[in-house]
Amino acid sequence: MTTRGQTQQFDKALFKASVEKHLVTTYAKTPETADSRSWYLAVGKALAEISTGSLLETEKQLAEQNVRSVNYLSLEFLIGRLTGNNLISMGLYEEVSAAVEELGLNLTDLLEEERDPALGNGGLGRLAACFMDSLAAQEYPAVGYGLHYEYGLFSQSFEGGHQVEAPDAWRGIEGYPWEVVRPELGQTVGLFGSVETYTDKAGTICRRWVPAMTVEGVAWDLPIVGYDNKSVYPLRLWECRSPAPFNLARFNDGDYVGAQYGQLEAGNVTKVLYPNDNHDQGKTLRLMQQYFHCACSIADILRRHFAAGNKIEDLAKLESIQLNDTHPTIAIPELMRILIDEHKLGWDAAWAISSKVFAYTNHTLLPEALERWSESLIADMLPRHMEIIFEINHRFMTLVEEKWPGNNEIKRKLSIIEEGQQRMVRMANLCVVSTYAVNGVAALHSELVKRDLFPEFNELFPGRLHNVTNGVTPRRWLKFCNPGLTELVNEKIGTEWPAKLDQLSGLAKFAEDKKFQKRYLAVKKDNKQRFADWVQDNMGIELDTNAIFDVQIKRLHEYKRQHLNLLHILSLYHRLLNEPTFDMHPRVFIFAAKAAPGYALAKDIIFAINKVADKVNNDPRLGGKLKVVFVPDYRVSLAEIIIPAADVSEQISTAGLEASGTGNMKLALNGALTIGTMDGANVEIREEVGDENIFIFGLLVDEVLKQKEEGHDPYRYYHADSLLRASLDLLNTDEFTPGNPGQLSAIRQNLLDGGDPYLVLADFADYVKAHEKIDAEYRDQATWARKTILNTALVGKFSSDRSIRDYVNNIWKLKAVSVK
Ligand code: 73E
Repeated sequence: MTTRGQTQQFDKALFKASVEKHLVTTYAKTPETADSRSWYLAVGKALAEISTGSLLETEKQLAEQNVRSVNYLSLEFLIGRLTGNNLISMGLYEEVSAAVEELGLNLTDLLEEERDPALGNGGLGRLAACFMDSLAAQEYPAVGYGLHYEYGLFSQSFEGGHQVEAPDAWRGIEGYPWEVVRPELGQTVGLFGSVETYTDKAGTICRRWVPAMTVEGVAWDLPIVGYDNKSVYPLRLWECRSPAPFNLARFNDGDYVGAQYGQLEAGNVTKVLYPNDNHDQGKTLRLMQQYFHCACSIADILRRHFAAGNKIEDLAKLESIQLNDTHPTIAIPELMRILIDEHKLGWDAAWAISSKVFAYTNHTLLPEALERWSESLIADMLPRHMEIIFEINHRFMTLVEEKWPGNNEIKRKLSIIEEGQQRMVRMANLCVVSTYAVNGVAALHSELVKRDLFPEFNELFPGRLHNVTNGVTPRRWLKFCNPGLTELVNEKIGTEWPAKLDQLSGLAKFAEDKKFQKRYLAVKKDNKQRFADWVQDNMGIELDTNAIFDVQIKRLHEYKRQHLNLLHILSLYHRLLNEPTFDMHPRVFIFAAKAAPGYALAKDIIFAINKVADKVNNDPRLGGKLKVVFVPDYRVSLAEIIIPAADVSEQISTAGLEASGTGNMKLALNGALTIGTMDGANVEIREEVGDENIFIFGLLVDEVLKQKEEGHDPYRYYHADSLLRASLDLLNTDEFTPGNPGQLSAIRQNLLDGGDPYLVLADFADYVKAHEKIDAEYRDQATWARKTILNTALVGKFSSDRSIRDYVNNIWKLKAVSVK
């Protein structure tokens, strides 16, 4: 393979020497004493040596050219393992494979030694990782800013079917080979304290923050290697350390810091990732994480700006700062504070800069996920920032008064400050008011943002609200994870598609080609076998690869409706045992999902699926037609083996609630047919692949809203539909929990007496029908082959390269810079 990248410089002998050197000097092992993990670490370090060199070179060239760049601020980057992916981007996969073979090693085995850096919860964090990959691949200058959590997302195991969480020390004892510490980039961050007024030399009365304490930010860089080019961008992760010596006396001083903070140590700030997806817990330490992240990142952006010889007035010309949801919103008052208090700009001059620097992405409409912080908490931890937020709101309210004179209801609705028992700061409102662009993450979601979430803002700020449909990187999510399909695609349309995913449409003309269909299905079968082997080895469950592999992998949340999937499984169980004429093609239902540790019903659903799995997998009456597998510890590296093996992709959220979804894109790209509601990016997937190649069911957004308005009555469905009734009632028996009836009734209870908040019962019948259609169509293998090929061929739109180009053209206005 020819590449413009690092390939030309690769010297096998030198590389082997470097690996052996790291084995000895970095990891204190000899080739005789080294185990597989030490070898992986040494290989990782030898590769990181190459990429760190390129990172510094990229940094230098971009600074010299003083080009506009984007700063992607996110509390989460769910990057997954880096070694295999970076090898592909560097164009060194085959070369390194051969080199390690000469050392008596197998590259595939070594790659399995890497623990996933799980610095994110789910879609939002994984999107940030795909975006960094696409920025580097297309050489749009960028820095990713995140947190260096000591513990990533908890690892999950099952005990008696229940989820058990364990801490995830992702770096291991030896440290992560790809990261490099940058001591010269350290920052000091203030917290708590007070604001004082003083008169400066020019006689102007000024305000300034006097923090009660400070903590230190240490920068760790992970290399984001550009695919097939020489650019390497930093993913800069901040670690919080207490300054030495830690000023405990002052810290404990009740005058400065309330007693509730007495137990806090600065080292705690980046200790652990909050394990909530689409849910805001409002914890003090979380706000501290957010501010620490923003303070370090803003300071670093300004450092780069000045180091390149620029003036503060040119900040908006050279830097854009993208806020990944509201989690980094406090960056806005932080920049305003620095511009006003430190650079002595007036409010209008500061606002003119700040409001042209920031842009904000909204990822969710779920009310429980929209961040609100109590005014008193912010005022306590960040008193100057609270003053600035009040001033932003005051000026904004003047604007609202001009537009809607005397309309206090609109004012109450739009205000950044929510009045009530305790005043709250609405972070999304702060974002919309203070940024130059706001975007949703799929066409439907962006419409709902305009129509339902921010209609008045849309009137006040015409043109500010955008759509950028999400995407996924085809490097990791096809080329790396599915080598079999990659080879087949290469043979048909050449090797440029990983950088130009639209080219996949060239496969469409083979959709009817019998020989191609056979080969495509053979690749799928091999991938199913690879996954079946994994399940056999790790879970002791035997799977038949002739069965339909039906996959739902995503965080566990009621709105994602894993319990709808469960009810369908129960209905099949019921029919197989009670309807003599019922027949179905063998099906394996595959789940993987973590539940937030405090989310009781989500954990009940995991327990129920595990219990049903125990029973159906061992029930001879079912004749092997029904299997259920709940794969523990869902993570990026597991997705990489499940996705290529999937026949059916479950995207069954209540319409209007899944902003986009990105697993839906990965699964379709790898040839799974979607069964889904008209929600999020499903709508656009349908548009691309055509209605015949997707299984759509369920209520539409406006039907959902109408039904909720009119009062959804779950019992109406229960009484009218005997299959639904039988399925639900199974949850009240001891069929799956012998001797313990009632262990699964919480789910039934929630659906029937809890009002069924996500309209599971309303969509059940249509869902069952869609599954019957899948069953029939799978049996006709030629038909199925055509549909699955067309899915791969027609989803080129969902490359994150396209998403990034949308951001670049409509929001960031960057120019690509080719590093020499
Ligand atoms: O639909 C997904 C979307 O594909 C959405 O639920 C998810 O973001 C993905 C990427 O755009 C998301 N995660 C969060 N909000 N939306 C979230 C909220 C709070 C904490 C952590 C994550």
